[in-house]
Amino acid sequence: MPKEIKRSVCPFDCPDTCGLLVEVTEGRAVRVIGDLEHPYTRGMLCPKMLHYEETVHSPLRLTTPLIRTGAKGGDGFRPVSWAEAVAEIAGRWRAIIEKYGAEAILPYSYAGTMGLVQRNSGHPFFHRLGASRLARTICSPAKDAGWQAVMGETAAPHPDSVAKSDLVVLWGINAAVTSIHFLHGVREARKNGARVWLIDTYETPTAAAADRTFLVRPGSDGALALGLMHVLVRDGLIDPAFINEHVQGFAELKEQVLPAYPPEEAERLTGLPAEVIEQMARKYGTAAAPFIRLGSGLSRYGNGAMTVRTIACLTALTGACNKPGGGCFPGTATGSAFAMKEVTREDFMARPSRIINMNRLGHALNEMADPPVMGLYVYHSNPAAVTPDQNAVLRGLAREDLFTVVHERFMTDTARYADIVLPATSSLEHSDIYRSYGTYCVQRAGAVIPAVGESKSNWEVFCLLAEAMGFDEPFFSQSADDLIDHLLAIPTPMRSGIDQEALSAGRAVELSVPGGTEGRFRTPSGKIEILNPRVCHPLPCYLPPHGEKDPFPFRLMTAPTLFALNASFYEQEELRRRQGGMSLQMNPDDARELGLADGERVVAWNDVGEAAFVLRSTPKVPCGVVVAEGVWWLAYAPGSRSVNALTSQRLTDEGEGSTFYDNRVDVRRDAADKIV
Ligand SMILES: Nc1nc2c(c(=O)[nH]1)N[C@H]1C(S)=C(S)[C@@H](COP(=O)(O)OP(=O)(O)OC[C@H]3O[C@@H](n4cnc5c(=O)[nH]c(N)nc54)[C@H](O)[C@@H]3O)O[C@H]1N2
Ligand SMILES: Nc1nc2c(c(=O)[nH]1)N[C@H]1C(S)=C(S)[C@@H](COP(=O)(O)OP(=O)(O)OC[C@H]3O[C@@H](n4cnc5c(=O)[nH]c(N)nc54)[C@H](O)[C@@H]3O)O[C@H]1N2
Ligand SMILES: [Mo]
Repeated sequence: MPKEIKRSVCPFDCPDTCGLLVEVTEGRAVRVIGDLEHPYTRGMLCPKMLHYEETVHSPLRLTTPLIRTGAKGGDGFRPVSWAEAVAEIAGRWRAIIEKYGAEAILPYSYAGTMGLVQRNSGHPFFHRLGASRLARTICSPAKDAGWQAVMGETAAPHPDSVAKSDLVVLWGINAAVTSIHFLHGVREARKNGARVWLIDTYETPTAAAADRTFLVRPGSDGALALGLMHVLVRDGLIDPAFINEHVQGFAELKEQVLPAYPPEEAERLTGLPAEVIEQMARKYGTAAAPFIRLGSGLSRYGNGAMTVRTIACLTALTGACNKPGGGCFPGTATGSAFAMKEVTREDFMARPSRIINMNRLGHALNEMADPPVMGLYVYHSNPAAVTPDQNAVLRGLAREDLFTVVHERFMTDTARYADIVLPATSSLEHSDIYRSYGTYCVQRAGAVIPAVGESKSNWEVFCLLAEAMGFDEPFFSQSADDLIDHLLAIPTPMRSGIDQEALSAGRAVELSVPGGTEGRFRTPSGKIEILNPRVCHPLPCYLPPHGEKDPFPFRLMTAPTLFALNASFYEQEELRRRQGGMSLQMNPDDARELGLADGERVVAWNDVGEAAFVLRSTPKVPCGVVVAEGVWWLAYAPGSRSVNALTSQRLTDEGEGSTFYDNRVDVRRDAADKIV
């Protein structure tokens, strides 16, 4: 049989953005392997993408538009034509707009695909419609706010520069699960004699890549950073020349902040012994080029932005950020590589419409007035599973007077509540251009197989909806490839000097790391701003997380798993099997205290809800913490809810972000049957 190998890109929400080679036979993807020529991912794929063809050609793929015939949340749907589905949507929206105004319609999307055109293709349409806007803050806006408060727009170093470090600190990142290619540079560093530390709240799979693992109390890393700075300054392990030239606010930090955080106070707040904090500071302060890889976990707290900000300050004291192999890497900011305003088209808005925070969808659907949300259009997101406060979200989705459309690849927990379900293409079936948040690579990909069934891409659906709503802007009659060509024709400083031909031909191309000018940092003062007069707390300090005050005994970690990506990939049975079921990990001493046995069915509960799990007793989790990895589809959960029934709609200190890790629960034996 004739087979072809075609280049593509992993479209999922992961910092690595792997290069793919897809073997295509008779219009089907039969095998997916890593592209050895990709400069960063070098041919290695994660377990999820190794069988991407099983997701793409899964028997569970939606293949036609569907209209609901049964109760919301159930299985009753019948197939309809695209023409019928689009006409129904346009008719219902017109009626909503007439009665309540266009702001009663809310788009809800996040990162089912990271491609710049498909991901953002709803923006021009909803701007033109005058719909409410969505603040897309579910992931890491607090991390961005905390970093920017100190470092402004200063670019992170190249991720592979970690190989030159002599002390790598993996801080609040489960790299062996969430950014596996970063560990390539870490292994290189280790080969050259570097020490590797992991700072987390439980012993994750990443601990295997580290020489030492330090477990801190959830939400307390800011106090650790302050304790470390206290020792660095006390013992003179700082770089005065660097501070003098490049740091704003060191004297204020030294005099007004650090005296309050001796190692004993840091011990009280973090749970790490004072002498360990002393040792860490000595090692960090004497390393030639310490490199901090900062994850997102520690930013999803009520104090998340301040925590990130405090850690960013730490790197300023030793001047590490100016040394090859040193510094801090929170992710790459490559947003300005393309003129995204040509895709998002804010100019299509007649006036600025209201903004609704995606983390508070439960609130928006149930409690919002003036106008209430009467129409919801969900695309490449699964809010019934991934959004905090699942009970509130499901209650809202169940409203009979809410008209919901879901554009999806699968019959997700959210799609079950739709009035109309539209089938979506996978990334192998549509064109796009990709950038990354963990590398400096950009890559273009075309469709490598025809659309499965009658599925359509996000771009195509919004063009159809624009036509049905009578929008006559020529913008809505171009193809995704036309728009990609247009983006590539507009030069940006970040893309200057790159190999245009290779990019157009579908190869991954690296942008150069944006530098400062004449040693200046890209902040308003040109210095690292430990003192930042523009933010609420001008100097860093320790703020307690929300969970501090909750009246439940266990801190709940809602961590990712190697075998899924948020609530994606649950269609692959083998990946579900490798996750070993929806489990709650607990320290054996805590389990014993509660009289719970490994493998037993338990219920975790708090003031927002409850969810059933299989208990896994493990010493990798410290006492007082429980861990629920993975965001399970309800169909495969032991009970009727999944982990986000336990997370709240509370927001972060800055950036209005989610606080997935900042929740407490209690745990009890489940009265229902034992799982065998
Ligand atoms: N396999 C897989 N890969 C993924 C994802 C996935 O679901 N599965 N998700 C993708 C997405 S959307 C994102 S945003 C990234 C996120 O990737 P990461 O930056 O790794 O972020 P998280 O996995 O949320 O959290 C990282 C670690 O922070 C720890 N943590 C939680 N609270 C604290 C704390 O207070 N202090 C410290 N020191 N650590 C803490 C958690 O236990 C977790 O191990 O990963 C992406 N990659
Ligand atoms: N408990 C807990 N909750 C979490 C997290 C956690 O770690 N723990 N992580 C949080 C984070 S960091 C994030 S970023 C969010 C992620 O939230 P989401 O972006 O909603 O994540 P997914 O679950 O991957 O859902 C994406 C959906 O898009 C669909 N899809 C894929 N490609 C396309 C396409 O081209 N078009 C259309 N129309 N659909 C497509 C997929 O089938 C999938 O169902 O979840 C958050 N929620
Ligand atoms: Mo995320």
